[in-house]
Amino acid sequence: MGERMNELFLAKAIKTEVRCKRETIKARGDFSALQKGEERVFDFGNHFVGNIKIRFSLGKGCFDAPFTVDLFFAENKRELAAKNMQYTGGMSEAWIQKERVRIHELPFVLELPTRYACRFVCVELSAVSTEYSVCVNEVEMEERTSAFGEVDCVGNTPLEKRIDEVSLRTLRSCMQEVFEDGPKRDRRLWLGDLRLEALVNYETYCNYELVKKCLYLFAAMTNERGLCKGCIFTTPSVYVPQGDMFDYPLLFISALLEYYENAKDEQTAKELFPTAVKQLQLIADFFDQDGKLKENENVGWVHIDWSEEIDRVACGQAVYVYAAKALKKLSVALGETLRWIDEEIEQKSAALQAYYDEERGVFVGKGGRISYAQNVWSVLAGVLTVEKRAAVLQRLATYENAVKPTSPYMYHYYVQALCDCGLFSTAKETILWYWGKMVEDGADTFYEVFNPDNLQESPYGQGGALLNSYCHAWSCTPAYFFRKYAL
Ligand code: RAM
Repeated sequence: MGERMNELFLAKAIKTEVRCKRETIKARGDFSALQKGEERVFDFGNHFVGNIKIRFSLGKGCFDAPFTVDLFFAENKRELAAKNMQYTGGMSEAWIQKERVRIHELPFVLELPTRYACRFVCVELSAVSTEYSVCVNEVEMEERTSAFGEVDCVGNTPLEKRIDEVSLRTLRSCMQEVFEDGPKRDRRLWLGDLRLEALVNYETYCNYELVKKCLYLFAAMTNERGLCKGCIFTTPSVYVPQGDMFDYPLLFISALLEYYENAKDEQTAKELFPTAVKQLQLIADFFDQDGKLKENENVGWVHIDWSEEIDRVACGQAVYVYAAKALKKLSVALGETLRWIDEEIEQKSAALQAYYDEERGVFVGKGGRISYAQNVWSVLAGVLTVEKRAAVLQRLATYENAVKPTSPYMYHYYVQALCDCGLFSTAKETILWYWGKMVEDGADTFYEVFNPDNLQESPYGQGGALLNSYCHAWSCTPAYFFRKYAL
């Protein structure tokens, strides 16, 4: 499938200026001399993103040969502890933040060209002559973020405050020239992540320009039919990957609606409205005459969550209805007319409701499978009465074998569904339990993947815990829930 570029939108995205503040911070640690094979861990005291400089000097002896240092940059203690693990999965190992550098003179200032996301820097003297020792005198970072200003933490207990603080830190580190999914990996703009980051941003840092830039980028870089891409690369220039997604393009509609509601920028909303309409229309092609999404490999990647076990067709049906309702809301807000939208919502909602099993009190997928993903999205789509929706979520919790969420992304939507149904105390309990467990694990920023029962879990194969991102945009939403719903 080819790509299409809208030059006007791309120009607008590029023109939308996003500044990054740059500040120098220094790490603490043991600066005494190192011998061969010794290592030191330096600590910035919190998670930061930026460029690193390390100053070396001669300890004792005569500098008679070059030496090498092995550097490892870790987002948190869990990653640091995994440093020597072997990765044999299919992703590029180069995501692991490690370097080997050869140094030919002392004193020497090592300025690393790439950007890192870390709290800890481990420096190991890997090869050196026996004639001398080496000192690390200073480890500093020029940190970068487009989150300006300090945001006061909210919360009634130390745990709530800490969850809020860690959420804010996560967002702050992900706010760069675009909203990145994770500043260690993928360092890229993903639509699903953007939507959640923007929600937190509206309650906290309020960088509207950054959201605007990202929306224009998605509207500018579509496939040849006009469908938004799941993600966009922005350096050294803007380009997109092959392959399409199903759920992320639909979320463009919600992202635009929420941008309009918060930034009150009618001009941008109106200009991008046709792109929003297009997303729904293009995805509509995959439904049959009765309004049911068909099994069809051309629908693209229905992400929803990492679990393999969920019924993605049933989830896709629900996301579509959810997006159609968002489009209706947007059209009304902008005074645009979409004559077909009510009928569209009605037909697709009826097909969605057919998944509801009256006897079991929940939505049921292929082969009788019950999952949080399907039920959460069906509840969010707003079919059934609100009382029945609340009952679905309560009932769901009684099915021990129901497929549970596997990522903070899916947990976000679960908490959102609970809030939509007025189940605020369960929403709060879920946040305190799930995100609280990450805090217990020592998180300074929240993770991409987190399974409290298996801390090594990763969707990236053997040793994937090393590739997991420990500062991941889609997990920063407790800060949104705390403020939006005064939880
Ligand atoms: C991964 C990233 C990103 C997510 C996509 C679907 O590569 O973790 O955050 O949006 O997958």
